[in-house]
Amino acid sequence: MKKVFLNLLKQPITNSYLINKNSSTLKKEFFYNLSIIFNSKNYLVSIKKPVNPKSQYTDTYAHRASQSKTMNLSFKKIANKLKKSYKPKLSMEIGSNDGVFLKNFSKKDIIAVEPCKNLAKITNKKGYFTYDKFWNVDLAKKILKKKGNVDLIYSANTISHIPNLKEVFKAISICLSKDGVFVFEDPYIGSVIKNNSYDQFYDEHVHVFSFIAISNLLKIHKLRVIDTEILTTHGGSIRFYVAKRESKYKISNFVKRIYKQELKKRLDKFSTYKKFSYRVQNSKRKLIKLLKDLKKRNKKIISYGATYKSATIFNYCNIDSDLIDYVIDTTKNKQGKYTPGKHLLIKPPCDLAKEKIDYAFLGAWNFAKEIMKKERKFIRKGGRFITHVPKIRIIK
Ligand code: DWN
Repeated sequence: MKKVFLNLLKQPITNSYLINKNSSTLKKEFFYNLSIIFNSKNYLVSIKKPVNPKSQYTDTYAHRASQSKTMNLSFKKIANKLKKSYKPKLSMEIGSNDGVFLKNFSKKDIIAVEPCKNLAKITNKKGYFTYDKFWNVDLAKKILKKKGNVDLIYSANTISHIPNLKEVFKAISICLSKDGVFVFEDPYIGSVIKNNSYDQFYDEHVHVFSFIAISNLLKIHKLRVIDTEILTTHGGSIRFYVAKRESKYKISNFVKRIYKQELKKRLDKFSTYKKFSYRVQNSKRKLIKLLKDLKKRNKKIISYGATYKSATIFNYCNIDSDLIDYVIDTTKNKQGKYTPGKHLLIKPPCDLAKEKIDYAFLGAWNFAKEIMKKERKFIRKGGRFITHVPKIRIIK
């Protein structure tokens, strides 16, 4: 049975950064109701009514995975680990974005799948063969016919974006070699609950995974989790190592441990998610109060990072330019545009102290360490960051 536990109200498509605020542009903006459900049969947490992927993964897709040092390092580390452990002849990445993972492989050893044509163009130009298609059974059959079995399939922050997981895993089992490994990582529901990071829910995050949900879903495709890791990336992610049931791999001890841990944390119970939803409502109240209090004292507040995550917060908490002056972001194709729904101007990064900014809300809280290191001067001069994870606070 599927039951709603959280209603994040009317939300826009997070990738739809507006090029202007003309009434004709605003009229065309698409909104949908973002409510989150728990499936008590397989324990999967998902968006109740996902939006059509064709309107999300367009040829103007904005996010560039290579924009943070942290992620560059993380992709390098996992690429080297996978090459060393599995020695794949042919590898593939699903959702290759601007090639930040691919670049750790030689061009002849890896193929890529990326439905956003503007992104696929970037990696094709760099010489990495990229299918500008959605991952599905037809594409898996095509790849099998043209290239043969794939030994290593990697995917970061993509599988959770695909509504039809049955199709995803069926397609994987078609082209994965007998002892091949499918490694994927996405935000972890255990971390979302712990950090109260409800902004991990937005149109693209159709599902937020737990170990128990994924192992249930894999069963029907004769696939199983052979290892799992809990990661700090993106504020708490889970990495699954999946292989065919008849493969040579043994199941790691950590798999047994995480299964027990998740049951102990009651990730299989609706009541856990319902309690989380009360904490989310409380977080909303506190954030609005804090920003309003600071504004009353004439403080200048900006948001740091025009993230997809912060679109959820701004739209759910009704935060507009009365509370946040503007947003800064290093991604060139977001700059000069407006955030979806609340229409805050996105500017290139600036000298925060020189601009007399008092507070910066951490839209990219998942890169807090990297950002604080970069913004030492702002902090030294009295500037402060605001975050909502794990609770609303000014970081001292
Ligand atoms: O899954 C997804 C994740 C991985 O990326 C996608 N569906 C879309 C996107 O979501 P997001 O926008 O919430 O992701 P990030 O990676 O938290 O975005 C960080 C943003 O902050 C980027 O636009 C770059 C920017 N940034 C910045 O301006 N200065 C980042 C850092 C570290 C900085 O110093």
